[in-house]
Amino acid sequence: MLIRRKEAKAYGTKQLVEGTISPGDTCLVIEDVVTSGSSVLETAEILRREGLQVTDAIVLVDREQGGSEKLAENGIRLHSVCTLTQLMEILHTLGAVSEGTVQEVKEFIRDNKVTAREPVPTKKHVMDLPYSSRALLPDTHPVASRLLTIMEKKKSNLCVSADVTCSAELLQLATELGPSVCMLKTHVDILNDYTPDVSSRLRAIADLHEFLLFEDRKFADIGNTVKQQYEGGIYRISSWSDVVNVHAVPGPGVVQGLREAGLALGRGCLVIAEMSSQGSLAVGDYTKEAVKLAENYPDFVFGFISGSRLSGKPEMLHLTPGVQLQAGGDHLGQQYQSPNDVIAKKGSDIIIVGRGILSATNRLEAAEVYRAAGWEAYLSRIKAEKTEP
Ligand code: S5P
Repeated sequence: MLIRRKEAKAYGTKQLVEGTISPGDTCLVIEDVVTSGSSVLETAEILRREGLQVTDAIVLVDREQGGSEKLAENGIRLHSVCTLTQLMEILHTLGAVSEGTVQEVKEFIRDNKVTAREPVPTKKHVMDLPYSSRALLPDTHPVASRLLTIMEKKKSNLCVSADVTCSAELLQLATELGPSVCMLKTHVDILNDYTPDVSSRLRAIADLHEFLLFEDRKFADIGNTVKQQYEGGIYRISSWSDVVNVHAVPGPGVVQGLREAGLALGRGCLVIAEMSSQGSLAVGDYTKEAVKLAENYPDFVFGFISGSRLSGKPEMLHLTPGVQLQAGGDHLGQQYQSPNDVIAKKGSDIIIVGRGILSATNRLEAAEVYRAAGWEAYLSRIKAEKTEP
């Protein structure tokens, strides 16, 4: 146990930190309240100078004024017993404060995301935190957190869409492109020789090369049916795929059904809020409702299939299909955008590339070209945000 003093005492050890320090140890920071995160950060800096690792901090109340984001940016995950909003709601339930006071505090939180010492990130800047910082935010879904960590480690925001019809080719593709991708997207129902062995081998390759599996099943039925489609049949998708996706058209039941099966397995889900195909009906109010649906299930849904950034929440990931370096589309309505358009201009997080890579003579070389293009676009976005006034 160490105690940090605000100022060194004039007598005794004259140390800012009292207690026995063993360099290399991990130290948990405990504070009563966090506002901008500056105080926890100062403590962490003192401890780090002493050779200690600081990765987590616990506070009683998070006043929701940018502290958790600022700490995440500095590699510290914040755990709070409750937020100021929750505290106000508890006090209101107990009859200690009026509804008007609760609303006033909520407005104050919303309007005062700036501390006396320095400005904290606005929504736009919060969203443009590096992938590694978003991985550490307290509300980031564990699957998203793993994905973001892999992305940073492999310098890859590339998801390859492995749309092949032969199992041996799928496994070969996963092995060959594994080191270049953060995620591999499958359509197992187009394989003409699927056996359960294929998904277990795919799982082993994904674990070996550290990428996630995303079965692009696009569930779109009532909850009871999608739950069975997810768990059962010959594909038993929930047993091997980290991620699946849903259409929003059936309403919340589709997410609830999958969630019942996926939650205990630690799986994650994406909501299709926009589509890349010409004449898509997933626009306007439909897209807005899809975003709301996703944000209502943060313990299962961690992002979207979309053409651009739709949510201001830095915990939510945006994955964009319809990506090629060559402009254009296909004769069945597919429309392509470039990696730079998608990541740097539209603020998405992950490019999904199929035929841009699959139809190349050298698929590995093509995957590397897309990986580098996606990563460059991400770096330019982060840099542009840092240098903005
Ligand atoms: O809107 C969408 C959503 C998806 S998941 N548009 C898409 O193209 N997709 C999928 O992305 C599609 O099913 C296919 O597997 C992949 C795009 O493949 P490509 O060959 O056109 O890059």
